[in-house]
Amino acid sequence: MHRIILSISLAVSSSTTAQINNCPIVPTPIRYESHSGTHFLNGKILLDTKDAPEKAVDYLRDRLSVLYEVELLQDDTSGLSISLENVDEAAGYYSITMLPEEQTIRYGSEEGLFYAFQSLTQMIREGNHGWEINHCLIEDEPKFGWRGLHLDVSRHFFSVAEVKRFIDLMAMYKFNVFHWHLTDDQGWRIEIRKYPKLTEIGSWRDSTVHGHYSDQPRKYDIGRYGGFYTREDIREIIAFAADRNVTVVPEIEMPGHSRAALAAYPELSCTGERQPVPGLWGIFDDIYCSRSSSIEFMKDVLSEVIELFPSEYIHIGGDEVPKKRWEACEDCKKVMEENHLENVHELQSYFITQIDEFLTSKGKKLIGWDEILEGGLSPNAAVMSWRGEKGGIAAARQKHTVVMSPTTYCYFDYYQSGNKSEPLAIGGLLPLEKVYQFNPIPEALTEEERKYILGGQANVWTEYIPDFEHVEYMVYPRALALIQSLWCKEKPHYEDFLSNYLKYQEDFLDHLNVHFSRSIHDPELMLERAENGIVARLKAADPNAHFDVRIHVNSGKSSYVNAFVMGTQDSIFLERSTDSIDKIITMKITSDALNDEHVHRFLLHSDLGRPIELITPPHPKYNHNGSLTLVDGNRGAIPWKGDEWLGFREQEVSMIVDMEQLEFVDDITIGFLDDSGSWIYLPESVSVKASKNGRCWKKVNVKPPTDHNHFEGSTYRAILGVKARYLKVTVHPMEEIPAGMPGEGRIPWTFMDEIQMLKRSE
Ligand code: TNX
Repeated sequence: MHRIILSISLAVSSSTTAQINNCPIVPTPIRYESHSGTHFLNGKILLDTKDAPEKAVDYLRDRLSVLYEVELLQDDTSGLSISLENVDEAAGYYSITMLPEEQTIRYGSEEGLFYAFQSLTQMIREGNHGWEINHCLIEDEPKFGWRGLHLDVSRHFFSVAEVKRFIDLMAMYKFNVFHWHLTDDQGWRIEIRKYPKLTEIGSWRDSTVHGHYSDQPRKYDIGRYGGFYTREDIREIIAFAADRNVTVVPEIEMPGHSRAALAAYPELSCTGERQPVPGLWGIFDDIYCSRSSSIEFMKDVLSEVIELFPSEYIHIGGDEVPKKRWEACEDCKKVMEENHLENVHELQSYFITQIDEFLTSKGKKLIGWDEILEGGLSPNAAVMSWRGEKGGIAAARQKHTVVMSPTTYCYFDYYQSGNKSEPLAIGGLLPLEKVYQFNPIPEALTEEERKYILGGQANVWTEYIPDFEHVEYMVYPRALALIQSLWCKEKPHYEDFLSNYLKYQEDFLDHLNVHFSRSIHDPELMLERAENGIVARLKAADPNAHFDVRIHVNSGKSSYVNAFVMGTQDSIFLERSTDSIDKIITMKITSDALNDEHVHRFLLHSDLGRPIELITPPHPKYNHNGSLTLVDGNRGAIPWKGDEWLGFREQEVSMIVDMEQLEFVDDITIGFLDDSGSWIYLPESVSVKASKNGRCWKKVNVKPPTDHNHFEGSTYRAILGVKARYLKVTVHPMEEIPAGMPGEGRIPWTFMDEIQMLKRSE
């Protein structure tokens, strides 16, 4: 019988690092000094508004009344009375002096005053005598000028009221750029007078894919879906945002992600083929043709966009552009010839340069996704770096301005926890703590180059976000972790941020009726290697939380249950099997505070916790627990969340498995993920070398278990028949994704999971 040892440690945890002075405000101000004593509001605040900007004061008046039923008055004889003082400081600067002897807000400009009002709003707490403000001193100003949130209104449409709510909430946390993704394949969302069919036809689709893109067979929800914003709607939203110190940057996608426009005007494509607005997500081959009439169309559209949007930047997309149609198009070939362009990448650069010149002539600046670097960056273009930091680094080195938005930290369409109860998402895992680690300044840049980084933003792609409650769920609280990186000159430790968040901000979000995610309260199972197996611990936002755990052990013929209470200081040892009988552990975690039961399954196989040296590092996005992921007894599941798989995007993936003693290895199995929709493919082959000492290696002849195939489903298996202590396993992915498959021409992703060896004693 194999043991599960529950070892309860009695050590009391030492107190964590100091709190940021119990600061209720997010983002954390540069200086927050807490003083004893409190001002009681008694339903009113007196504000000396004589010379104050009216808009900001109106905003505060409305906010205090809606949130706290507190009146903002100009004269009264009693109560908290705040003076305002315009000082000679940077535009975003403010300070708040809230002491018994003095209550003053000082501000650099209207912008700074607006930030002061946001901080003031967050400082109001409910005490025994109603709303109150604690005595304190605050001084503050923002680090970056671009603190953005993006919203995709094409894949799913959100009403004017919902877009305003999105902007309203972001402004409360001092974000200042709303990147409005207005056009994409699945819907055109902005009225353009010159081209009415863009909204008559392009704003509507007849079906929407149901469930995940990768589900097979695919199912569709049939029904007309769509909507668009009129010019009036757009003006209303821009004005609403301006009142909140938020700039609205519109995005009009080109030359790819354009199927909705092509459904309305097929003559803008290379083939002219009439096709509907798609109800499926992904990347489509049909894009705007590069002939001059398509470029003229883009300029017409942009002229109307410029008329509406006062923003300095206009986003022109530029991402994910398959060149298949251009390669086969006579008109495109002619454009290439006439302009001496070597290849289709230069043709893309030519396309973007035309648009860049046009926008520049209108006094606007072009910004595009990092693909606009391919084929040469247009002279005035700014780059939004989403595929990691590389694009941002390259652009800054070319002295172009950059906004950082790497998927690894900034994609709020990814899962925020590994909980089974998370609503369906596109894939990937981006927990709060990971967002908090974001630094918009790439380490690789010099002091001089760093000046080109304007800031950062998170993107909210909505393929899997069908309604606005769900938007709020995906954005909050992650937006609070993000703004710390964009606002704070020196952000506090994550633990301090988290404890303040739990103490103040959850109540505040509740008070704002935000449908935010509470997934950080759920226990996360942390796994570590131990001798002969692994150790599991629970991690939760509240270090004092306790959970009810039931472990069900199923071991061949016998099965039993073990139930106990487990805190975050306790650990469970899971021992690896020493024979070939499969032992399966099912661990169910519950508590009064949790809505869901969390279920984890482990196969205690004979390689559980084995040391593995990863020679090829996994991609940082899909490297949740290093090489332990490959031997943690936890099989990767679908839909994948990124925590159960190791992801690589390399031409070769190598690692050394250490069996800790000489063994006869009969065969090896390796789990892979096959999800072409996400450009994750099974490898072409696997090669193995064996060594007795880790120095001399011998190539092993890997034989398929059946006559022809190593794969059974997506599990690879090879007969080895070798005596060794170390195995060097090298995975060879396809060189590139073949034509006709999603992501064609690119390096495929390789996702790996459990590795197991079948061993035989001599
Ligand atoms: C890539 S990020 C896209 C979008 C998708 C998103 C999903 C970018 C510039 N393009 O079209 O919605 O991934 O995460």
